[in-house]
Amino acid sequence: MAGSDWTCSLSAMHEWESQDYEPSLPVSEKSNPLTRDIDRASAKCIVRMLQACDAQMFQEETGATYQRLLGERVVETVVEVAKRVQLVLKDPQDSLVVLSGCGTSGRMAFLITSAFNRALRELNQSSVYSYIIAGGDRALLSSQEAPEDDPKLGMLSLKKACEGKKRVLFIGISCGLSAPFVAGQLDFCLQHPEVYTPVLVGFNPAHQARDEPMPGCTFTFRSVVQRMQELAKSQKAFLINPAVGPEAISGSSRMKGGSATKILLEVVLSAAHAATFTNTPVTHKGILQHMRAYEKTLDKTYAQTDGITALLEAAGQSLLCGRRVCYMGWGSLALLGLIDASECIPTFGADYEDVRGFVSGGYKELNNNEGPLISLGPDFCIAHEDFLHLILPSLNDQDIVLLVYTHSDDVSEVAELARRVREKTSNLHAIYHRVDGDTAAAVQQEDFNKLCLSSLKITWPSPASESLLHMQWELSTKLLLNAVSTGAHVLKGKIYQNHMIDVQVTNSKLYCRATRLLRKLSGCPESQCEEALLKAIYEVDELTVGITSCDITTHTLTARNRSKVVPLALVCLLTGCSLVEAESRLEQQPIFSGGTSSTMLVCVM
Ligand code: S6P
Repeated sequence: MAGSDWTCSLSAMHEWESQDYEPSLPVSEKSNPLTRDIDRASAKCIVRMLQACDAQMFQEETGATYQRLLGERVVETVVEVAKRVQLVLKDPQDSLVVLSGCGTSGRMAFLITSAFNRALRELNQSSVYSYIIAGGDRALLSSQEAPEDDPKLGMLSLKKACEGKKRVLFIGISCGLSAPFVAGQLDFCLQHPEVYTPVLVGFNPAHQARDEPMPGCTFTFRSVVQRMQELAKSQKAFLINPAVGPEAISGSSRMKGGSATKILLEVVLSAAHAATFTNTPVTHKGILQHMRAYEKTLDKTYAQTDGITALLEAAGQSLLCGRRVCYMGWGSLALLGLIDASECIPTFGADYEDVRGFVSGGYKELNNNEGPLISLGPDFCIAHEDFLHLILPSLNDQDIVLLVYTHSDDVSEVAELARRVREKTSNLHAIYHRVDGDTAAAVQQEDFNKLCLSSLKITWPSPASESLLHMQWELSTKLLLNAVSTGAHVLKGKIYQNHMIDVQVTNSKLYCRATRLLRKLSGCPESQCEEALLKAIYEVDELTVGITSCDITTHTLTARNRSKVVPLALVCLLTGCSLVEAESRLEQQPIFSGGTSSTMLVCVM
């Protein structure tokens, strides 16, 4: 595969839809047949694979097993939810639209509510949108996986956010229909229908919603979904849950899950704004048109295969040398950089120094609920000034700096920063969005190009709507940065087939994923795999009753302070050796980093 060209067959594109394909797993956890060999692919093939995976978001529904983004039912529900938002906009007094989720879903909630509140402010209207992210604002910039498991925390944070409100449209986002935090919130809404109308956004069919018991609850995510399905018949609750196909890296819902969330909710809120402020009624056709605009965004972005490949190779090279990738962004595109960087920690077991994002204007630009988070430590220093003081002095040519901006940003400020960076590293690159016909910016850009090793320039047609253009830039940037950070970690050897092996076991979803992965890779029975995992978590060769009688929450809390538990458990399962021996084997031959994982897996065996 390496070096050879990659073309995806039609059957690989649809294989995951077969009833027999990994039947015990929901779509969001299945492994994507398109990326089975991503760990051995060249940079260019990786880009093509990611493109094919993303394209699955827009596959037509005709003949498909699952309902899809562009399908009749999904579009109809989007129309209805947009009308509910419109009601709130018309009569905002004592009303609220709350978007809530965990991890990436919470970050998308933040991004979308920020953009639409800004739009309201520009129209001299009061804000009606609010976001909730499990773990609070620190979770916008760092991995906080444990609060996801707490349904009560979800319920309490919703209650607090809605104090005094008489009417709340609650939009709970859980790509896998799995987060207990969101289930707790939806259950609360169902118990208080006089105030709350619940909407669930996710990317599995309802029958695949998670059915495991949750601590202190009589309901499961699935039972909540079933109650909502019943109420959906009379439009007292709404479910928007098209399938978008398995993620390129199994379970990594930051990718398509995050993108599809952004698409759906922006379509909903834009339609509601247009209906309220420009008298454009919410229609099926209008919704579909907006979604098609995002499909074109995908095509336009991935048309830059060579540019993305170059970025991915450069970033991969930096990570392989143990050096940094820095995203320097302006405006909301910078927030996508912050988000992408923060997700590398839980997704690839990366160090927070490996990939970092910085935003011009720092927390002023972020405008988050809790304000500046600098007191939480250096990893929460996010302004360009922080980069100049804390990071720039130690940079060299092996560190890659990526500027992310658009023609509406202050290009002279971008150029000034570029010059400062060039004094320390020549490994400077740019992602730049511009509008067709903007000749002044084009001339400025020519000079600027000379400073950059590569410049990925996307020219967009003159827009019918500024806000749509902005949303397209954001999605395009999200796809580009996701591709760069995912591809770079694949090239670093962090992925085996299309699985992240060194997964952090910091919540119940990840605990179950880890056990499943061990089973798949070792071929051992599930009980034996769970035992091996627990031994690695508790650092013992024999399990005591004290350990086995603890619940998953205790296991995941303990795992928070451990590293490489899944690789360790795997080595033990494959070789039958003790933990100490497994540790020394991993030290000599770090199977899942710094090379072709598959060959190294064989080495350890
Ligand atoms: C996924 C990301 C996670 C998820 C979070 C919520 O790539 O690392 O943080 O966003 O677990 O998942 P879900 O299915 O409830 O949206």
